[in-house]
Amino acid sequence: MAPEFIIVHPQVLPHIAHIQLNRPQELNALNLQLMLELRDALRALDEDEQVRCIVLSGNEKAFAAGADIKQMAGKTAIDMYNTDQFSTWDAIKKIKKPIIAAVSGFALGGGCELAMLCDMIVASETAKFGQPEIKIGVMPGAGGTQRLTRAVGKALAMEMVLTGKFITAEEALRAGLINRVVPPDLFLSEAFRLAETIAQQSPLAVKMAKEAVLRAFDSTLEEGLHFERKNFYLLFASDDQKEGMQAFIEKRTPVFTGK
Ligand code: CO8
Repeated sequence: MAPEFIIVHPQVLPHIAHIQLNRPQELNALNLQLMLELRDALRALDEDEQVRCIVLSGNEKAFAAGADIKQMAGKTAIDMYNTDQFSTWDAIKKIKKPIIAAVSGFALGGGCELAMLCDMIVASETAKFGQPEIKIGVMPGAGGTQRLTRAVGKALAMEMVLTGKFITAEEALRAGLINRVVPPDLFLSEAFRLAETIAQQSPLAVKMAKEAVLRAFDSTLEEGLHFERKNFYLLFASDDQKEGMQAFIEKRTPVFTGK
């Protein structure tokens, strides 16, 4: 069945897929169905050999304004526990291919957390990032207190989480939350440009490198270095390693196959 709240373009450009969050009337508020559709689409693209990099966007006004408050408002703690909505987030965390968030307008609450769950963030000058859950009597629940703090440090994360204040794209860039800021009409094309550069690399090396960088957040330095070394050795079992190094020696552009 076609998804209702997202639009999927498996080949928007060669080797690049695009998923657009599509609940414009609700500023792309992340209801349960949207998150399930997003999980399923990402899993399918992760399996698709033609796809090497995925761009996730909203529209110009909003990447996503958070979890769907109307859907959550009447829930009890036990409802929330039984719904187990974070299993979709855990599944998205396991996607092996790189995901670039292309953010314009609001990236708030779960929307900011979803952008941070991606591997890189390209933002429009209009982007606003925030964790305003405190203003509705709760707190971030999908990684905001952890990923934001790791990205921008304690001082700014604490201020954003405790006051709900938004930061601009420029502030987010200076704080290390995002990769680049571009004029509003370029946020998507710039994300595609970044995706194209990644798609030119060996897909295997890209996946293993992503996995190793993410380990930096979940392990000690010693464990992380061990993991990195294992992936580095493993890549010497690939055709792409032979091709990449031979192409360098022959002064030509490598042709990577993901084998
Ligand atoms: N949930 C549900 N509906 C929303 C949401 C939301 N998060 N955000 C906006 N909408 C709806 C509005 O209710 C409105 O609907 P309607 O037209 O039917 O009244 C429509 O979208 C347009 O919104 P506004 O009229 O408010 O637009 P403005 O431009 O005036 O304001 C704002 C834009 C500032 C973004 C404002 O809408 C706002 O403050 N939104 C809520 C932001 C927020 O608090 N986000 C955090 C939510 S809690 C959360 O994310 C917890 C995350 C942890 C779990 C993650 C699991 C997915």
